[in-house]
Formats: sequence, structure tokens, C-alpha cells
Amino acid sequence: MRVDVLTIFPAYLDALELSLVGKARSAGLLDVRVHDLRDWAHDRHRTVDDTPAGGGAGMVMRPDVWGAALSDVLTEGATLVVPTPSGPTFTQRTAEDWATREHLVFACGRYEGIDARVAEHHRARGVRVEEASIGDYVLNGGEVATLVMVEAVARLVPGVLGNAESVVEESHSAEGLLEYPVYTRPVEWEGLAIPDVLMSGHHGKVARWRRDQALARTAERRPDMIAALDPTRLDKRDRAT
Ligand code: 6GU
Repeated sequence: MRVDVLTIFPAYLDALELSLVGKARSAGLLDVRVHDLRDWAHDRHRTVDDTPAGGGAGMVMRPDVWGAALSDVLTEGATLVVPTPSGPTFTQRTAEDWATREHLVFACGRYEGIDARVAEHHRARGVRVEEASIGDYVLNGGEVATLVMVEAVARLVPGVLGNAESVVEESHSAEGLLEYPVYTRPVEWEGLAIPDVLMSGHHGKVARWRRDQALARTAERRPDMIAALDPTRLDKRDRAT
């Protein structure tokens, strides 16, 4: 998979050299390229923004600078991702979808955002343009949201994660439940013991306990997820929630 990021703060994306994403890059599974948007500005001051049409606070990013940058970076069939708090929410389902795409280009806006004609123009030319928000709060720009989305997508690319099973069991997988609590040694710590069932060696009982914990935790913390559960995925030992 190829990922390009366009930003006026390339250093924000330095974290993509670390950990799993960094290893995937070294292994040749991911080709990540971070670009400074100002390289496409055409004045001495490398200006990328101007005042909003119609007036109001802040600055808006210029469509001509973005247009020049995107025409150099987009490839045939690429998906253009525009992180914005006014987009539809990015979820695990979004990550699963984007993990199948060959080329993602993230256009990080700052200030009040990018001139709306940039998305409109690329859509009209047949580019898949995806606006996306990572949640209901406001960040200063798309860079941190891009880090979140690239990490969520990259770990689903075949070969990137060591253990493919952990993708299935973890929170927000297709099962629709939060993960059960986990423990490791020492068996007793600060007067707290690991639940006996986990030390029993009885795989069936462990699996049942974990599922009950996942159900109880989800009901307590995320009733919205219980309401959205597919009833055909509940097994007959799952108590009414
Ligand atoms: Cl994608 N961008 C900004 N600036 N703020 C956000 C966001 C994105 N998602 C949530 N808040």
C-alpha cells in the first residue's frame, strides 16, 4: 500500500517511523511519503492560505496550491482523504475498507479548512474523495487525525500485524463487543488476584468467562453497541442484555 501525506507540518508525521508502521515501511509492505505543502506555493513567502470569502474569522487554504500538490501526488485509482471534523466518522469499518485500497492520499488542512472546491473538483474528475472525522471534538489540523487513521488502516494490511487473530478478537472488531479484561503474572499483585477461572486450564470455561466479561463491559460502557448487536451473532448462553 502507498500512503502520501500533504501537510504544512511534516514533522507531525515523524511518528510514522516508529513501531509497527515503521517496521511495515522497512519491510516494504507500506510506502509512506510525507510532503510539505509549501513546496507547491508560488510566492516568496510560500503562502498557502487567504481570508475567507464572505468574511469571518481565520484563514482558508488556497485551492490553487492544493490543486498543484494533488496533481503531482495523486495516481490513477488513488483515494483522496480529507480529514475534517465536519466529515462522517472514521470507524473500524472505514479502516477495513481503506485497507483494501492501493493508494491513499491524506490532505491535511489547517486553519478553517481547505477551499471546498478542491474536494468538488477531484470528485467531478472521478477521484474517490473521502472526508473523515475521528470524533466529536476539534483539533487544530488534520495531522493528528491522519496519524490515527494511517495507524488504524496500516495494521489491517496483510502482513503488517504479527498475529492475524488479535485483529478479530480485539475491541471494535466485527463481533461488536468491547474486549474482555486481560491479566498476566504475578498471580497476586497489590492484594489483587487473577480471576481463578483464568488459572484453571479449562479452555471452555475461560472462553465463556471472557465472553460474559465482554458482554457485561459493553452493556455498562457502550449501551449503544449492545443496541446495535446482530442478534444472530449472540450464542444461546449469552444472557439477555
Ligand atoms: Cl479529521 N480534523 C480536525 N481538525 N479536527 C478533528 C478531526 C479532524 N476529527 C475530529 N476532530
